[in-house]
Amino acid sequence: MTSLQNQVTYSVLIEKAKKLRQDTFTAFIEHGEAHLGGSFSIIEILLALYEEVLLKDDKFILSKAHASFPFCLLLREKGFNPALTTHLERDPANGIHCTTGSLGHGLPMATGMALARKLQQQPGNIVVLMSDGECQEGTTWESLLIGAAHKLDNLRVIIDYNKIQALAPISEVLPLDDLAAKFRAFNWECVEVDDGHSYEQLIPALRHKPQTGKPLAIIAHTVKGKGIKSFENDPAWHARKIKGEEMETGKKELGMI
Ligand SMILES: Cc1ncc(C[n+]2csc(CCOP(=O)(O)OP(=O)(O)O)c2C)c(N)n1
Ligand SMILES: [Mg+2]
Repeated sequence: MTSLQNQVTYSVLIEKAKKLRQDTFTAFIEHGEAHLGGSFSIIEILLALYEEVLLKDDKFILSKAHASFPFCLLLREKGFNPALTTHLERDPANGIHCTTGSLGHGLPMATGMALARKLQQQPGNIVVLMSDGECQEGTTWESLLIGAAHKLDNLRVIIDYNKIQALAPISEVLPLDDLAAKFRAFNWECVEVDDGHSYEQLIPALRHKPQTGKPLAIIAHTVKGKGIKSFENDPAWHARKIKGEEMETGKKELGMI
């Protein structure tokens, strides 16, 4: 694509992100749902995947399923009809390939799927989006060993590195330090996206083809609560329900009023 075509694509995606944040905010209020922070940190990643990156044979798994709302709303835009629930229940006809919500399970399931495809010589990548909090779990590191040992170059993991877990910053609870070095030490290829809300940076990284035989990790540095300045980077917005004046603040910042 020419750079002009790229610029047009990016501006369309920026508008879609604005709308998806607005729709998610409205749905949160209607359903009394929490998890705004981790939902808003993945909006651009979801759109980049579903609008530009995923191909016909690829399968996507949202491991951090507490951020299910924007994902399900996007699937609805794409013609599927998944249930709008806090976590995800397997519903392949509607684009939900795994039951997730108990953290630390998306990558192990994705690893099994990628291995099955390799053994059966089936095409397509398995792409899983997980949180930085999930990088504190043992199942993640077991899966990384298995992915490298079986040379699963059809496996991609995206880390939503928003630096905050449920109640506090990752650095205070259980630091991940140099996460890219850890992936590389586990024999994975790793690319980092400095701004996980920039399509210019995200799309090439998500399209990156790893060396033959290596699974790929994409670390996207994001902002928890991105889009509503006064909610950004505040651990409270991990699981806070929107109430009172916050409704107006949010709507104003999202360009809804
Ligand atoms: C196994 C497991 N333990 C605890 C929880 C409760 N829980 C929901 S989200 C969350 C952590 C949120 O932080 P992070 O994983 O970094 O998600 P994000 O910042 O992307 O929202 C926790 C502990 C869970 N869903 N599953
Ligand atoms: Mg986090």
